[in-house]
Amino acid sequence: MEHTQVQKPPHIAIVPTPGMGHLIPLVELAKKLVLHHHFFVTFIIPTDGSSLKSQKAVLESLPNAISYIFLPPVSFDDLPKDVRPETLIVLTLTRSLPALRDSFKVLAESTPLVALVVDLFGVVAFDLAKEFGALSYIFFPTTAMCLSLIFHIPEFDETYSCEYKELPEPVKLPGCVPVQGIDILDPIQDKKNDTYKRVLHVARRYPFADGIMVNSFMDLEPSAFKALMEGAKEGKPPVYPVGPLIQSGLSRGVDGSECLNWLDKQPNRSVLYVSFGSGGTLTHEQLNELALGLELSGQRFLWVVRSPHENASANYFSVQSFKDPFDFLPKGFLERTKEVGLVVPSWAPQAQVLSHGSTGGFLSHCGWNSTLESIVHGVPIIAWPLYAEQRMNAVLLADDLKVALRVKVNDKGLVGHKDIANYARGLIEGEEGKLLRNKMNELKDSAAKALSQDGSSTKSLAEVTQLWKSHK
Ligand code: UPG
Repeated sequence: MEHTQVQKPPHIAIVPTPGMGHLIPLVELAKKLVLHHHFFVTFIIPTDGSSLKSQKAVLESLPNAISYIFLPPVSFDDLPKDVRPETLIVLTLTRSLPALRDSFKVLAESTPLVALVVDLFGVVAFDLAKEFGALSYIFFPTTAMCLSLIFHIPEFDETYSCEYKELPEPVKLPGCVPVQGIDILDPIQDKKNDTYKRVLHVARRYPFADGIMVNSFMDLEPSAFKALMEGAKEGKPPVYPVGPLIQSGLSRGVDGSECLNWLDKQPNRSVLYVSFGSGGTLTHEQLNELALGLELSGQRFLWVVRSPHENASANYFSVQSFKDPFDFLPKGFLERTKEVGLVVPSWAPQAQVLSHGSTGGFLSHCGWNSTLESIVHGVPIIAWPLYAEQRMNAVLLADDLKVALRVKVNDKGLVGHKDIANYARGLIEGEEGKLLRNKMNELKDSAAKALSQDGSSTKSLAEVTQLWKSHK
């Protein structure tokens, strides 16, 4: 009897580094890979054990062709308490490499492993991919502008001896709006810190990628992408704009009904949604100013509040608040604002909130996923960056794309409550808000176009998958 061998679809391994902002768009990429391009995808997840629950909620109910495994948790017991999150992110993967090799072995036994996809910090796994004959791709979960910076970090390291915040002139990256030194990527702002060396090391590995997919789109950053693509002619990896890939469907693991029922009762475009992403936190003093500002504005608001912390990225690894955040709000605030405001602790169904017709503005930390979600749903932004590359994103949104108002920090290092009230009124009711909304709606249309059947991002992703399919 003759056996016809059924050819198994090629297999892609995705290795996300910690952070919901990395996992969420990678899941969206995986869905496209299996549904439109017929790959098998396995997520292999390095972890320190801290945010398993929220990660599992995102990974639930995926199509059958996507599976996931968590590697054994690594320990950070030997590290000082004040280590920056970026160092922990890189170490989570570095310390998981032996376990990752074991997983690759098991995978490669059943189906050929065609490509490894990592996010912006995952380049330390490239050697493993090579060992198994797989291609190494980066899925860069933020802007072309930030990718351009990463390529320039090694050169800047040799050129500038001062800290970036001391640079007298703004930095001009090819095809990008000028960025003041103080707004450059946060983890490289202190050259003496261990994190600086780690990011520099990561940046030096970028040229070894076989390709880089970027979660942005051509019409959003045309000249930055053109400059990056020119780089490919000089031997840098090819760059593929494949976004916006944003959280779709329901936010699993959260009961969003309270937020959505409340939004249903509010007038069209009247609500300011306030959230600092999956890990952002404010100091107690700043939390107070924000509460008073929202109250003074008289605007409707939906605020995802976290308990305060001195460190702006304090919740990066945990998502949930450390203490009951309501205990830190000004006395009587909830009672006084109950007719116009809804305050929810730690987490909201953001994708649905931003797509809801009652939402008229977003006060955001400018994490790139939040930004893309805002663009896709045409919601203008009050840009309040906190850490990571968020200040660069705020520059892009406010100075280049003109879809955001950027908050000003006063001489006490705070955004004052009167200013907050003005921003909120300006965005929801003011003339400036109208202009920003119109501009945002134009971006919304070009985002939809990029993802349409013949759109630029659809074609870029098809180009990548074609290369994967022809890889032997
Ligand atoms: N989210 C919710 N509910 C919440 C808060 C967040 O669903 O209450 C979702 C949100 O919709 C988004 C994601 O969580 O999909 C948050 O992602 P993002 O806005 O990018 O913020 P971070 O989690 O802070 O993302 C990290 C970095 C950020 C960077 C991003 C991608 O902090 O600066 O742009 O990763 O690299």
